[in-house]
Amino acid sequence: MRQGTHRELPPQWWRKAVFYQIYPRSFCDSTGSGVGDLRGIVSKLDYLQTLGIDGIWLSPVCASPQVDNGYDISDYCAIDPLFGSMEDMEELIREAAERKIAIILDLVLNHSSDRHPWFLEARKGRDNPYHDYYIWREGKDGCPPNDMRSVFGGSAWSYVPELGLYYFHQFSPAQPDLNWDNPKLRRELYDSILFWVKKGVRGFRLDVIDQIAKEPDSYITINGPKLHEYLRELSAACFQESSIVTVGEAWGANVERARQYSAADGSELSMVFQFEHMGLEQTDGSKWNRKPLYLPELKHCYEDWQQGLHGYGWNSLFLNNHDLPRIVSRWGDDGQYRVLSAKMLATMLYGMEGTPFIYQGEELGMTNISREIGEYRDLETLNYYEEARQAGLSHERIMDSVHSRSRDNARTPMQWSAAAQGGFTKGEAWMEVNENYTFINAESQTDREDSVFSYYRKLIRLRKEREIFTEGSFRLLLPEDERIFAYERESEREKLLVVCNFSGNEQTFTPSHEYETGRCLISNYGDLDKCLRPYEAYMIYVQKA
Ligand code: TEU
Repeated sequence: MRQGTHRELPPQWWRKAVFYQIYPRSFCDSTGSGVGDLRGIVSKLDYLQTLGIDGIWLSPVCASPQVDNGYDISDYCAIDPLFGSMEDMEELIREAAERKIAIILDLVLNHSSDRHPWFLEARKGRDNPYHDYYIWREGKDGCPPNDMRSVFGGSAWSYVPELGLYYFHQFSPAQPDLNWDNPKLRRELYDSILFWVKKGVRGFRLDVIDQIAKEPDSYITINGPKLHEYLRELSAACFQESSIVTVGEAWGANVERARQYSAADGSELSMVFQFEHMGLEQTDGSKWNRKPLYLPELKHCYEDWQQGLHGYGWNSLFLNNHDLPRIVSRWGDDGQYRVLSAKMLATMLYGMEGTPFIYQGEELGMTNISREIGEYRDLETLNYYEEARQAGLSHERIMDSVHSRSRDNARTPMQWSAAAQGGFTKGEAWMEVNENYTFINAESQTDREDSVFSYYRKLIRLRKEREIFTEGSFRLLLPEDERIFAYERESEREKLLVVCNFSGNEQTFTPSHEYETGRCLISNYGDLDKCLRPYEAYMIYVQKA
């Protein structure tokens, strides 16, 4: 029997599961180093069990110089000492399994760290056996081979003078892209994945998986021609055990592609994270340029995905992760209506078909931060600030974007209690805790019935109790209404109505007759009224005759 497992999971168990993403550096520090660690996570497993989740997606904990907080891996089969030891990891897998919680690791297969032994070898010479693990090109007249840009700013090419060659990196220069066209490289990656499967890990989140088949000579980054071929090979080599769940991060996915990724034959992945809904507030092709959310657009987006994958594939459901600003500060109201709007947003999402992913602190209604630029740690944010300054933008304008869009909004330490540093560390936190920890924290919410935490807990339970959540079809109501998001789910025997007021004003909405005898499964005001109150949300359930 594999290590760390105590039960067999049915195939596709993840369709009824709820996952919880942990950003280890910001979750819980057990040593006082100021950085969260694996033992810290173990100490919070009871909290997660109370919440009712079935699995943890752990952001990278492998050995890394931490240029991009672990998304730059220098050894795929070792734990970074910053987070603990291999024994700690084994203990986490074991302790989690005892609570029926699966561990899902984050695989960063598109690139490695520039400190990975492969890259150190690769840059030694053109005939080094590892040279072809990466993507090298000659320059053109003393310049990079082409003008491709990295996601984090600057050229996507960096020069190695000893070799007289440039290497390709879609992210920072410290994250050289791996060359998936090399079968030896692919085999090595598969071996390291199988290493973790053997340890009892039950699944993987695959970082920027739609970028692995890049072809920089043709300016192709996402969805390269060989992408699905590589995915099928990867899946056949590593994910065939029926209980393995896989979630690919795919910024370039549309419904059609997602059907292919998540096809029920399991030839590729279980599901993907797609980001269409997350891009609706951006304009001019940059995440830093914002426009207000137009609710009908969001509703149509969900409609497309819900209907498009129903019966064909599977959706993931999420509103937050470590790269995104906090949802309550984004689509909700993080002031007067913080608690109500956090619950409303969860209601909107948890009525849908798919597998929900909670990002740490979301279940508490944690919010964005607004700080001076010197307080930010994320390399994407810091690079953007420099580039925008050089382009002549004012400090105020840039900071407005940073405050609303920076990835650090999600990365402030978890707020456990009203104690110093929010109970996250006994030392000095690597990034300062959001000052609202005094009133937004886990300790004050776990035992309170009206808390955001208890609301998430209830939603999770509901999804397990009723088939409609996994089986029902989706129908959007009032498609053009700019304030109300309402939809129905329907299966052979059941119907569910989900109603959400996205505004701070009263709205009028009357459920149709068939719901008159229905049962209110959940409501963020605790009761129903004639009108829809600010940020009100509820679900009504009926069993068909
Ligand atoms: O993110 C992919 C990615 O493209 C992001 O950089 C995204 O465009 C950006 O964060 C939006 O602000 C993944 C990881 O989730 C992220 O943390 C890593 O930095 C990145 O890959 C590189 O590994």
